[in-house]
Amino acid sequence: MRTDRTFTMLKPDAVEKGHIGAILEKINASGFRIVAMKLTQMTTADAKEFYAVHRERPFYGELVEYMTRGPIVAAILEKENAVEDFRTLIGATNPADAAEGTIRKLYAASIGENAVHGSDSDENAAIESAFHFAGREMF
Ligand code: IDP
Ligand code: MG
Repeated sequence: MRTDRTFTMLKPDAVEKGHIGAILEKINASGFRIVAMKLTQMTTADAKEFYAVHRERPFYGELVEYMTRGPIVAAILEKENAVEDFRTLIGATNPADAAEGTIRKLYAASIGENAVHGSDSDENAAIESAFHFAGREMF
């Protein structure tokens, strides 16, 4: 299993607010190489499946609404220790708890609308990448 790739989404709130460029700049400056990237919009069925692990949580419905309300930027990123380093770069789920300088501290509004997704394991990075991209879209 590869340990050098992670999957990210710049979520609808980040796209709506015009933060795509600033967030990608930070990702590049932090040493990640873009392996795959596209502007896309998840259907309700897509979001339900992507976040199926949270289906029993009280915020599941709200999360699916949020993630489907507009386009996202989906991307696969490569760097040594990608999963862990990207989680460090984005910061805590709740921006109120996120470290200074992290993407969520800079661009997220709330624990629900938190600007960016980052895979939590190598296994999920592979699953999430395959959910959004065909092999021929990865470079
Ligand atoms: P993560 O994105 O930092 O891995 P998870 O716990 O996996 O956080 O939750 C997935 C997403 O669900 C979060 O990024 C956020 O958008 C949303 N979420 C998590 N906890 C809450 C909550 O308490 N209220 C509303 N939305 C939440
Ligand atoms: Mg998570």
